Amino acid sequence: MKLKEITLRHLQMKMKFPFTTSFGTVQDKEFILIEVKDEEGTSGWGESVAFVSPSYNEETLKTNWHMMEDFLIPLLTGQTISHPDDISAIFEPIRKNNMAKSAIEGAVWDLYAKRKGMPLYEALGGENTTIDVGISIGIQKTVDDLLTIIKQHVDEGYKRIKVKIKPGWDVDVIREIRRSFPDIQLMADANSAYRLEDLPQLKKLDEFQLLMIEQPLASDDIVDHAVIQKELTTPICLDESIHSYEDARKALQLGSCQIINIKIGRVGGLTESKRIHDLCKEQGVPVWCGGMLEAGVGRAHNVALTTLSNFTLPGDTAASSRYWEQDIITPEVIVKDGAIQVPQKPGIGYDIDLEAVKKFMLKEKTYSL
Ligand code: OSB
Ligand code: MG
Repeated sequence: MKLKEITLRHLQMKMKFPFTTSFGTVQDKEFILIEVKDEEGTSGWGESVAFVSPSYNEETLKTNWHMMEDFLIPLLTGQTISHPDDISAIFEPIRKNNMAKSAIEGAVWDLYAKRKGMPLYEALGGENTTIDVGISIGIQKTVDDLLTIIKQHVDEGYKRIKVKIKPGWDVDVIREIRRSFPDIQLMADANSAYRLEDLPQLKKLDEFQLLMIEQPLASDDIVDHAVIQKELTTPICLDESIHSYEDARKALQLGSCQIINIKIGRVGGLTESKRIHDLCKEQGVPVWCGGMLEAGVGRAHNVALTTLSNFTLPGDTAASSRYWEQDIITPEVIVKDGAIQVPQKPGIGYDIDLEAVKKFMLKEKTYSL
């Protein structure tokens, strides 16, 4: 494939509700949509998952735009791509900035699959055509509000409920949830809100049969996590700390976690996601697909990745309608009885709604290669 041009679009979409984690609240989701065109005029689509502020990780919408415009897109000039795996090799001289790299790589994967006439999930080597999903619920004003929201999503059929915790919103909240829902698959995500000395508080969570505790300690730590994993009976799942195959390998060697949340953007793309998936599969470590409040394009990539065989735990890929009044893909991602039917059309398998893209667009720029 000869890449001909790349268009970056800055979109802003209002979420149906504010989403609050231990690090802050998102209500107006802003992100960059990437369209890569080849010489035949076929388009591939990617979505950057970097937020406006560097609170989940160090990347932002603006640093992603800068990296793409000034470094990544120039590296693609004049390149012939035989497989999307080539992209990570081409981007190798640029350190980190994984979300920026991943957004372009995802668009190339979509383009590649479309050119081959196959669904993206098949191009990735995915096997499952139905995927089970859970839902991630932000911190609420009151425990009663949280219980009401959980009930609604349990009734909708979501296969696993994840709630956000932080110091002051943890053990008592989980106890209340367990009292009302003794049998649901439940987990807690701390988004790095605790420190080693909080171990006694974290240990109290062991009595609630949580599926896992996600990223309790610092966002760059794998050493202290290994220390507390030895003391906890609840499995630790790492999210923020895993940026690459190498991070995953080291975390597993140290015993820092028993489960890994794979986010395509955080690890720099689908090729790296697959490598981490394969490593975990070899070692008997389950993985699941995390979310970054994606619009349709990013959500479609998550659906495709989740079809790989070692995604044995329900991920955070909830229905489009859970976040958006109107998504930018047709059809939107639909969840029925806690499952998504994987689309069988070439590429990401959903069409881009260009009218919707225009409606939400703040800025657009095209670069020829
Ligand atoms: O840690 O998984 C996380 C949302 C924003 C930032 C980080 C996280 C999350 C979620 C929501 O948990 C996942 C989603 O619904 O897309
Ligand atoms: Mg998380």
